[in-house]
Amino acid sequence: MLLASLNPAAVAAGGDRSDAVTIDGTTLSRSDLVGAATSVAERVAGLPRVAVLAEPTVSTVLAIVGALIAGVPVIPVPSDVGAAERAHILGDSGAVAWLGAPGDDTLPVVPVRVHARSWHRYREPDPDAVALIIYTSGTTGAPKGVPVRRAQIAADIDALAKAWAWTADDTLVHGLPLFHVHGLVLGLLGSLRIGNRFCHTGKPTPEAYATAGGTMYFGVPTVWSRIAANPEAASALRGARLLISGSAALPTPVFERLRELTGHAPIERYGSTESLITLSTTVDGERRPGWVGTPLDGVSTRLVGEDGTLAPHDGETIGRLEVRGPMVFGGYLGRPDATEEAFDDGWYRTGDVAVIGADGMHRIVGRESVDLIKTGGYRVGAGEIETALLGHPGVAEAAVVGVDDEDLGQRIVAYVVGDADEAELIDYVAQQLSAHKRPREVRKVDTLPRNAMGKVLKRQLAGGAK
Ligand code: MLC
Ligand code: AMP
Repeated sequence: MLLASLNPAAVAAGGDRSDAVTIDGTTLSRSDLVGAATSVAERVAGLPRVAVLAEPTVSTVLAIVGALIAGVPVIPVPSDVGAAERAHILGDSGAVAWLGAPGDDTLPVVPVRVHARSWHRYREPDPDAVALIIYTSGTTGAPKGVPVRRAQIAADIDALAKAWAWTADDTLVHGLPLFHVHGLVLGLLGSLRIGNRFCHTGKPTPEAYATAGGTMYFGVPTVWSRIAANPEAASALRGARLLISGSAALPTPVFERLRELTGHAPIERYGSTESLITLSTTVDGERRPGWVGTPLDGVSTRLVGEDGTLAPHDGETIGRLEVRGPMVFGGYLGRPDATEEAFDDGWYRTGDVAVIGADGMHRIVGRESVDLIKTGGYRVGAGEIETALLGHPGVAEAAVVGVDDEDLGQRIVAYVVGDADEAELIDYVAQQLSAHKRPREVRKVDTLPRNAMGKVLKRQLAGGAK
């Protein structure tokens, strides 16, 4: 059962807890959650797919859990989504309704009532059934839908529970979005499967983390570097059991500073929307700054060298990282071309470049493509921002790059030829795509640097902009 702790039988057998989920100032007991989510399930059962505007609220939690109970695939739409991206996600996914807060007026709304209760028992859907469709960026084009099957989620959470000794006695805290793997699959669904207390802080500020009283904290590196810069908040985390970082590389100075201030060497783990989490350091293993750990239960990894042959696991040779395991997806929604490109003989091509040590430890060296940007832990394709910018009448040419940034890891910088105002372009992207995809800087240029083939020299732009 995907959400074992929400099994009505488990609750009825005395498995209730008064504080299963705290979010947006409200705390739900496990029986409140089961009753209200099952009432949502009754409203959506039989629908092909539903969308949820995934704001961090009780309504979002009930909508997603209700759809999962009913076996209806749910599309968590970014809470800061813009008009063009929202239209793409709704059209591409085939969602037939908004569940809870409406994201726009194009689809009917199925209300989520926090105080409604139903005790109907649904049969557990097939493990191969799609639980979620999460949209994620590629190097070009609009975001692609990643169908995430129930069995993938269950396998990933169970493997992480083993690596982290995660139990029902834990209190998991984070303030991450509920429309990506990190905050939603690991944070919320992980807690509901394990049966631990889950607390969402709202914005993931150092102050909010300091007062949340967790045993396990999740954060992207931007969150951890802000905590590391706030000694008072950091020292409040001394009583925690595990501080866990993922979604982007945790800089070594942040790792060291956290260890100094909190007494904990952070756990690092690595994954993606397509593969869920595949690598992690462990509770009782080595936590080495700059390294993301060893394969989780059931995961195999390999490195493919420049010449297409397998590269040795010697801690030095760099290769393209490929992974296999029960948590890896089967293919993009309606995109056989992209799916074929994503797999190499059954292995998922992560797009990351890595080294593997003889001891099985992995270090992520970087990404193969300069066109996939990681900013604040969000994955953003340069191509989709360029397309959005070119839709503005004041833009003749555009090239988008990720520039090293102390706070965000990379910040999005757009080079633009044209007469549009810089601030207006930033707002334009925020309104078309989503606020987190907006360039933090627009630089007007007379021409873009190009090679003899006319291709923009992105690495030159990214390096030159430092
Ligand atoms: C400013 N703002 C604008 C704006 N200018 N909004 C619209 N248009 C403009 N022109 C506003 C924002 O809306 C927001 O408002 C405020 O400025 C702050 O901007 P922000 O960009 O939201 O905040 P920032 O501080 O940069 O966010 C840092 C962050 C965030 C770490 C909180 O990047 C974050 O939540 N990252 C998590 C990403 C994540 O979960 N990734 C996991 C992917 S899964 P306001 O009012 O809201 O403050 C994955 C797999 C794995 O990778 O391995 O985990
Ligand atoms: P997403 O699809 O948003 O989940 O992004 C997945 C990508 O995030 C991976 O392919 C990596 O590039 C990056 N990533 C995730 N975790 C880590 C990590 N611990 N260290 C470095 N990069 C990471």
